[in-house]
Amino acid sequence: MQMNGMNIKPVTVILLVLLLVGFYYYYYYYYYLSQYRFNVPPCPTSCSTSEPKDRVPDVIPTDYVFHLKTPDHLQYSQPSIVKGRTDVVAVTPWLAPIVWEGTFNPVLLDSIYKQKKINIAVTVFAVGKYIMFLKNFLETAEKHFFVSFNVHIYVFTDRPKEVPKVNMAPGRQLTVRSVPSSNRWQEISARRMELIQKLIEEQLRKHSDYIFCLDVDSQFHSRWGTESLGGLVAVIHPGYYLDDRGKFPYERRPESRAYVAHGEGDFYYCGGAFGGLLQEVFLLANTCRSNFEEDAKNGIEAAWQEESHLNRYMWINKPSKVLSPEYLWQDFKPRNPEVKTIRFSGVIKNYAAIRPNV
Ligand code: UD2
Repeated sequence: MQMNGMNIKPVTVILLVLLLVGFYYYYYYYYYLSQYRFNVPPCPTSCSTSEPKDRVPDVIPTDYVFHLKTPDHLQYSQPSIVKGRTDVVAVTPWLAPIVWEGTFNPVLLDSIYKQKKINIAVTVFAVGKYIMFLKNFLETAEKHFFVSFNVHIYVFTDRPKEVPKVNMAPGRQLTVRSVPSSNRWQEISARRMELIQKLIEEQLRKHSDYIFCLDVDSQFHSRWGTESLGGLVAVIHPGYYLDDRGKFPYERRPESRAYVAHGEGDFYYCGGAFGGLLQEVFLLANTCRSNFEEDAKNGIEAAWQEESHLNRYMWINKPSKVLSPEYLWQDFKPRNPEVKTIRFSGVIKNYAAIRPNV
């Protein structure tokens, strides 16, 4: 074979092709998959020992994301399948759990996830005057959000110098990322998806397992922990869960990519809290961002910005865990009887005083 005057033998070409294919597979399996910590674990040690071949090993790998391994002899109250909460629904029609107080055992769940040594990232945006909410958010997170787990909070702000100093327990840390200011609150709210996507891509994928994206004008009141972990996690909006879906404030214009038709939709989810495994939230953020940008090209802004796109996404891509309105209540609303504990809530705010535009 002649190439640029060089005489290359077919066997050399075949060897080169094989080498390239080898490199590709090495990259795909060992770099691309492992960066998401999503690969099936290797065979446990006992597979290769002298144990009889037909005996199932009790040394079970702990890093496999869906494998729920408890410590032996863990003591906790006996579960029942006939006694439990009867005033709320604790499972969706697609069989995802809906998390309410009284539907889970925190001791059991914490023991399972402690062994996995999980890392949880949090994003919170405090742009313009919203910086005033950050101190309370961070202080209450210290008391109630994944206490005794590894938590890394990423604060996105245009006022890095005003980020308050808050004492954080070992294993917990805060990183500030500068973002530009904006004259439109709608843009600040909506651009979060793009920045979340970039953060996952550029920084998190080798260091975190789960991510939660939360509104800053909020505070924690009681435990928000391992019971909230799942592939794709959505929170039911406290304002609409007793309503017919015809009343949900979905985007109703068919021209928008956030469109949900009348008679469609499961629940109305909050834009102010969502999360899950990194790779799931990456897909969500990427999709919502590109749909938002496509709408913008066509001169459309969805009724509730990224919340509308998130609702459209969750209608098609069902969340694998749904958090009840305990996980995002509103301080101006009296607590409803089925809400036994408020874990996280939006604080009362004067929109006219804090937003850059009305
Ligand atoms: C709802 C949603 C919010 C978002 C919005 C629609 C809940 C509880 N809240 O809240 O997530 O979907 O509707 O756009 O579900 N921000 C700033 N600076 C600003 C304006 C906003 O940092 O000047 C950030 C901040 O993190 C804030 C978030 O954007 O928490 C959402 O803005 P909002 O709280 O004003 O939106 P709101 O109350 O209408």
